[in-house]
Amino acid sequence: MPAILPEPRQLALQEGYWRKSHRSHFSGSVRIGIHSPAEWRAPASWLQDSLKHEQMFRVEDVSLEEADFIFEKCPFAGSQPGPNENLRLVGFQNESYRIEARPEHVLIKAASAHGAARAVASLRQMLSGQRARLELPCCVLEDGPAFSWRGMHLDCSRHFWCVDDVLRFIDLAALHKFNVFHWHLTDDQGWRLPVEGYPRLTGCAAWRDGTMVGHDCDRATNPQDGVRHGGFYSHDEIRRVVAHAEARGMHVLPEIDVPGHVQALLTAYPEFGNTGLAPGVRTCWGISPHTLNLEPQTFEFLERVIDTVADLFPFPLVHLGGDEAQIDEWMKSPRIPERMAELGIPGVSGIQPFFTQRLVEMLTRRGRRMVGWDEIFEGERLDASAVLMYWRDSEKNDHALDRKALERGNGLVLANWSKTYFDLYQEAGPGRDFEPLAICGRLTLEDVYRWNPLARYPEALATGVWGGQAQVWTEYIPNRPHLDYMVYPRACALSQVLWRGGDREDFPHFLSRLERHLPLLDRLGVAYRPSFPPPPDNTSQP
Ligand code: TNX
Repeated sequence: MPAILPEPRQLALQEGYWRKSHRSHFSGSVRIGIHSPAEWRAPASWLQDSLKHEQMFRVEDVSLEEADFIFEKCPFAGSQPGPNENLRLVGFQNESYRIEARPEHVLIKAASAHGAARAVASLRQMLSGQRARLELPCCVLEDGPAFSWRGMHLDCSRHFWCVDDVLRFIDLAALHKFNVFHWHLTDDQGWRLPVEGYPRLTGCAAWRDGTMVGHDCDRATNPQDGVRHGGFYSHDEIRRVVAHAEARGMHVLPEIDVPGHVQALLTAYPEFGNTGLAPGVRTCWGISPHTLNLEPQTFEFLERVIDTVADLFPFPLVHLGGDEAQIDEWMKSPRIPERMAELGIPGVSGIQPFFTQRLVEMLTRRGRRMVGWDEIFEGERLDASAVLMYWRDSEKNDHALDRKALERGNGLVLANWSKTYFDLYQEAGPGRDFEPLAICGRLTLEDVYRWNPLARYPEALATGVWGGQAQVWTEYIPNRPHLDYMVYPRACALSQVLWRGGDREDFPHFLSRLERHLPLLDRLGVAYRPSFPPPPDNTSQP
């Protein structure tokens, strides 16, 4: 049997096998019975898809007595207690599950539809590679996650990913039991969300005239490829992505990044900016100086954006960015002091907290809550409903806003730069010359695996951590094989960290599990980074 990744908590093998074979090619069928609520259709059909397309079986819905796979709701399935009250309030379900493979059938017991989806992820891995004959050793598998929030983020602005790429990204994440897809939809280099009444978002803000080549961010000296790049997702496509994720037990967290990271938006609508000029959709990386202004039409626009997001995305949380908003334009603009006086904002440092508070209110009116990067907690107050994504953990840049969030009882998701940024190199030193271009730094598979997300917190605070996620910023990731290379197998390691928490096997064990898991990624066509790249010649010093 292939290794299951992340590793399940308990797997007791028993004697005998459950087997199912085709009498002749394509003639057999697998029967599925669902003894559970309607929403379980989704995970069951995910299993059906795999049986049809990977295992090439016909699939039938049948009564429970005749079924090969039986889905059953069971409140005490699996071994974990399930999400705490705060997480339940935003839609997280008890993901514990239990699989009982017996000679006559395979029983899938779970406390919720999302728990059933985790069971299907395990089954898909267990059955992977099998074709005309299906076989599972008789066993009882009991499992459940350590952390409720296990996310994968994808930056679709710096490079645009078509819907098929996005669906595949979700499939691979779901196979590793991730349960949040964080969809970064807007940034300086491209705006990907159509909003009614603002046609230039898709006509102009979604496209840039070229992309910088190489590393140097200095526009004057850096070569550009001159290739027009961009795209956007229609509302139908977005609904398709959300439904696809839901069928795999994943929440979709949309991100609209404001009040910084808005250069693409301001190119289409300069009236929301501070200079009145269209800066051009950004063609290089790095932090843009442009920010939103405080004029009424800007807030009116944000209301329409949030209407759109609330209409398309059922998840009660919406990410509204908040990172790296530069204050220079606010310092220089003659209109800013006037608007600050009208709005009662005491100083320029109060502008971002003002935005955050207004956005929280807009979301609250639509039954949603705000998620933001840790900068939204730099001011004194932050609404109790807001959830913080902590990313700035580097030694010289650590504002300890994660601890502040825990102390004040705000939700906290760990997105630590030094452990979860999959845009970092996977090698340092001379070995880096053999790596494709990446942003900077070094984050190896082992670094990811050895991360202890709770190490920074005293026990009393640690219980407030919601979980963690990988960040896949795509400045230097232009295509699918490159994406695979950056994400896998580091995501396999992260899945184990988040699923098992502190209770996980050591790194050499993980590597042997991974080795047995890689054939599955091969079959799925994942261009992952090989674990043991050939050593570069110049490292063997005399
Ligand atoms: C910082 S992380 C950013 C992104 C970049 C990333 C590159 C964060 C909230 N902002 O805009 O893509 O670094 O690693």
